[in-house]
Amino acid sequence: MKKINEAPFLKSFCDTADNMYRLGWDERNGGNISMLLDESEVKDYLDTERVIRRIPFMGVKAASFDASALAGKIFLVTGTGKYFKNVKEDPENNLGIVRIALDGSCAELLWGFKDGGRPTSEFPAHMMTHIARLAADKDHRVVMHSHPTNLLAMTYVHSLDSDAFTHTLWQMSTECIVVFPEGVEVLPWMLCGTDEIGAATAEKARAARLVVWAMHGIYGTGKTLDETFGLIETAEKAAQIYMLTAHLPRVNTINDAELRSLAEFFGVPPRKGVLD
Ligand code: 2HA
Ligand code: ZN
Repeated sequence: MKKINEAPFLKSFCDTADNMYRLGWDERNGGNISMLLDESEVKDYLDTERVIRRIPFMGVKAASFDASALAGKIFLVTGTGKYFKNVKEDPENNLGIVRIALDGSCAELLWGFKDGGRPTSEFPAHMMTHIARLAADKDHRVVMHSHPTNLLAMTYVHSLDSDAFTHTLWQMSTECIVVFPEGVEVLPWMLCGTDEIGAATAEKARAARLVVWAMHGIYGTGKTLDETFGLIETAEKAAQIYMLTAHLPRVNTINDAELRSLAEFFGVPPRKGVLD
């Protein structure tokens, strides 16, 4: 067996968590990431026949959460109560590799959570979002939740209408409409850690890779850690420009005709109902 600490998927996962912490997106135990792994990717690093323990899903009612669409799938995931600050230093306590049981009833621990830990409290929201995104894109792999400062601030002072929120972000930086042409979906404040917010997030994630949780944070999804991180990073930068300028008279902007020309030039269909 190769050393798992040297596995490229683990290294890039740790680096990503570390970057998110350094950017101030994941204070204390804030934020969580889960990434689908191929069996072929992990089999050189661990014995997938050996289940360390079985972990029931938290915060969900069995009747409204069915993980069977993900049965047998393997995820690398951050632990509940764990700090992003510590992930890179000590992956084996702060992260786990779990496989969804064949009957969809629990997660089978294959590696990590060494001190008795378990997957993030948002695991149901992650699993439901993985199911929704896999239906939209077979190459989807990553769900990332964090608390980026300016996006969070923006949800206190801006309309939570998804089209209006998208329009403002697109106007704040030229690259936005190209990076997330499908826009962002915004959820009102909801109790986190529940299957209700999981189902609402997954429903929104059908239409967009970014789902804002008002007064809480954001969910980003993508094919790779870099793509997902980059999506959140781009939206957060736009929110920062908004927060730096929202209280000042707006003298210039990117108008709708210009946004449309960007979408046409880069060949991306813009979210319907946002531009004139
Ligand atoms: O995992 O961010 O939403 C801590 C959180 C919960
Ligand atoms: Zn959170």
